[in-house]
Parts: sequence; C-alpha cells; structure tokens
Amino acid sequence: MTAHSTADLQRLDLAHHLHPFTDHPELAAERPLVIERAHGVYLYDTDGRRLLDGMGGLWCMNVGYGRSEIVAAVAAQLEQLPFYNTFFKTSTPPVILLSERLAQLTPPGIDNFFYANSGSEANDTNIRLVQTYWREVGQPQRRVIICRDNAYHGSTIASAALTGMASMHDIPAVHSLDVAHIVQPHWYALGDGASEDAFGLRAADALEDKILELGPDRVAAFFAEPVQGAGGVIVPPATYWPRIQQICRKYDVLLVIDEVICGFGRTGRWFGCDTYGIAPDIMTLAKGLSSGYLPIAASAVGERVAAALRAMPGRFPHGYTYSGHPAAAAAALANIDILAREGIVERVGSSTGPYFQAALARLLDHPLVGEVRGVGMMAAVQLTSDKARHAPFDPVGSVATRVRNLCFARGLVTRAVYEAVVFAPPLIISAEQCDELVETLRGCLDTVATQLGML
Ligand code: PXG
Repeated sequence: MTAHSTADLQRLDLAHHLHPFTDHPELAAERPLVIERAHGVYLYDTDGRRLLDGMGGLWCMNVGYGRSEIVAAVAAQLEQLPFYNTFFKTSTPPVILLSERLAQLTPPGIDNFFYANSGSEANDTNIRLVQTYWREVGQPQRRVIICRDNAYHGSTIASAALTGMASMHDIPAVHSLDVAHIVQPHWYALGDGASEDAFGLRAADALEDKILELGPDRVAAFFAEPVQGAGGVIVPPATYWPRIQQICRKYDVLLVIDEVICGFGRTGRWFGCDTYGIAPDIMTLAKGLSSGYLPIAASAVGERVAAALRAMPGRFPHGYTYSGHPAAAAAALANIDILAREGIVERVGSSTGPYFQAALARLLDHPLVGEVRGVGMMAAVQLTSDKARHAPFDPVGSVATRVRNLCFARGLVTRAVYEAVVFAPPLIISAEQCDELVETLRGCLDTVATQLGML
C-alpha cells in the first residue's frame, strides 16, 4: 500500500511524530514498529510480519479487524452526509438511531446519551454533568469526586485528575480539581493475608471512610471502572461492588461507572455493570462502542441526572464539534449490529472467555507466574520473584517488560503493566488462537526464566 520502505517510515516517524505515553529516546533507539494492515485478530507490519493482537488495538477492537460491513456503513454515511453538528436544535439520523439502540442495551434507567470523541472527553463531560446536577438540585457544595489509586480515566487535564496514576499528576494544572483517591481492590498486591472476600469489603469501606473524612455533603460522585484495565486488569473480589453500591446509596453519592474498557462485551456481558450487578447513575462508553473503527464516546446518563439537565433553564454550556459525528455514529451502529447478530458477547460470556481464562490459568505452574486474573476477554498474568510473598522484581516491571519485548519479537502483542503482562484480544478470538497466544507466552516466560536462572 505504501511506497515507502520500513526504514524510511521509521525515520520520518522519528523526525516528525510525537507519540503518546512514549519514552522518546527509547523509541529512537528501538525504532517504531509500523503496522500497515490487519485482519481478524492479526496485525501485519510493513515487512509483512504477522502479530497476534493480544491487546485488541488498545482494548478496543472488539469485533476484529477487516469488517467490511462497518466500512460500508461509514462510506454510505460519508456520501450522504459526512458531517453535521448537533448543537443548535439540529440532529442527524445515525446519532438518533444510535441513542435509541444504546438505550435498549444499557441497564434500566440509563436512556440518554451525550457524545464525545474519546473516553477522556466523555469523563470530562461526566465531571460537568455531575457538578451541574448538584448545582441544579441545590447542593452546589457537593464538588469532590472520589476515584481510586491506579485507576485510568483518561489523559485530558480533568480526566487525568480522576486517573489514579501518580505519574500523570506531574503538572500543576491537574491539581486544580477537587479529587480524592482511595485504595484499589487489588487483592494480590494489597490483600496482606486477608481472604479475597474480607479484603473486598475492606477496600470498599475505604469509600465510606473517605466520604466521612471529606464530609458527606461535599462529595459529588464516585468514579470507577468495573475492572481496572490499564492499571493491570484488577478484578475486584465478589464482595466489593455490592458494598460500594450500598455506600453510594447511603450517602447519596452519584456512581459513575467507567465502561470504556469493560463495555460492549469485554467482560462477557454487554457491560461491566451487568457482570457485577451495578446500578450506575452515569456510564462512560468509548473504545468497544465502535471497536475503534472511528473515534466515538458517550456519557450514558441515568434518569436522575438527565431529568435535572432537561429541567435546567438556559443552555447546557458544553459540547464538542464532533459530538455525535454521523459517520462515527454509523460505525458504532454497524459495530453493535455485528456484536448482537453474531452473538459475540454471549460467546465471550459462556465459551471463549472461560476457555481463555482456563488456558492462561495453566501458566500458574510456571516459576515466574504468581497470579492469573481476569474475566471474559481481559486478563493479567502477574509475575513474581517470590510466589509466597507476591514480591515483584527489582526494579519493578523489569521482567514484565522483558517478557513483553520477547512476545513482540515472537509475534504476540501484549502490554507490560508494573509486574504483569495484560491481554484484551479481539472478542472474536477462537479457542485455537487463544491456545496460540498462551503457547507463545509460555515460550517467552520459559526463555526469560532460563535467563534469570529460575528454570
Ligand atoms: N477510561 C478508561 C477505563 C480507559 O481505559 C479512558 C477512559 C480514556 O479513553 P481515551 O479514548 O481518551 O483514551 C481509557 C483509555 C493502556 C491504555 O496503556 C489504556 C487506555 C488508553 C491508552 C492506553 O493500557 N485506556
């Protein structure tokens, strides 16, 4: 497709392209891997080398690459109406139909949608919705938002403030918002001998402690991912979500569930809220909403907040030029059609998801592997230098990074997060491809364990 050689593209990339979340000297030393095309679960680089995409693009490629149906829907929409806005008492058919479709899919009481282009933007919108809500119902002092350590909610200034990764709080602007963070429900790292169930309750009770510390009349909302994705696929103990829901109800704190990764089948149900029985006030949708074919995100707004917005005199002073972009909405509709028609979500829930988790769990006998955790089509293989003490390596993450680099060299895409390697393959991955993923990973773990003298 391209007339340029790989070396030319790498040179031009290094000369003119600043990358997100990238150590640029390291990139310059190693050179970017240039991905040129993809089909199903496989990527192909500019030299024609094939990689199994264990990360589904970036936790988003739910229906798999090469879906001509989505391409056709987008092309038809671009021909008919490439763009029109939704600001000034106007709308377009795809965004209307997408909203109606989402209202059918999302949990009861979530029937309204406000659109953005990315998960970060949608979470910015959610902050505005939450603070507007409390102002409109006469409690403007409810301003503080509680999130969790190691959560990922985006990287705009406001969503980075919600994010619980200290490295993203490195500039003063991020500290301008009233955000508090509580412990994450990461039993392997923080359980300290407690049972998973007991630890789950303790981690949830940290929310109540924080609400009481701040003063219940000052707390606007609790933002959380059903399963923390970018933080390392932190699956909460079964006791965690019921207790969180109880606490939010007790103190009338709005519950904003960030479904950017968990939504659209990743956990084996349509939403993480379905998997964990959560009744949210607002949900953040992105990624799997369009399987990444075009950028689109949404705030899914429950009746309580939507009613306050509708009753508000004057205009809601917020929106993006491309809120509800018709071509992106058409891509999302076609994507949802595929997920529903092919029974992809149900298959992840009842068959390929459990198969994938069981195949990964067989790695527990490996000397480097301390824990395998996951749900549906998201998983983490936690590495450890000491299985009894759950200890990381020194420096933390060095071994996971080695395993990750070896996986890439052997044709498997994964991400190293602290001392774990994580996976979120396209939801259409077959059992045989799950086996391929796990066998490649085992080979890489063997090589690294041998190098470390552990095998
Ligand atoms: N919420 C969650 C739960 C996410 O995972 C966002 C919000 C932000 O979405 P946008 O579309 O603004 O990126 C995300 C994004 C990683 C990684 O390295 C994860 C994400 C983004 C980039 C990298 O695991 N998740």
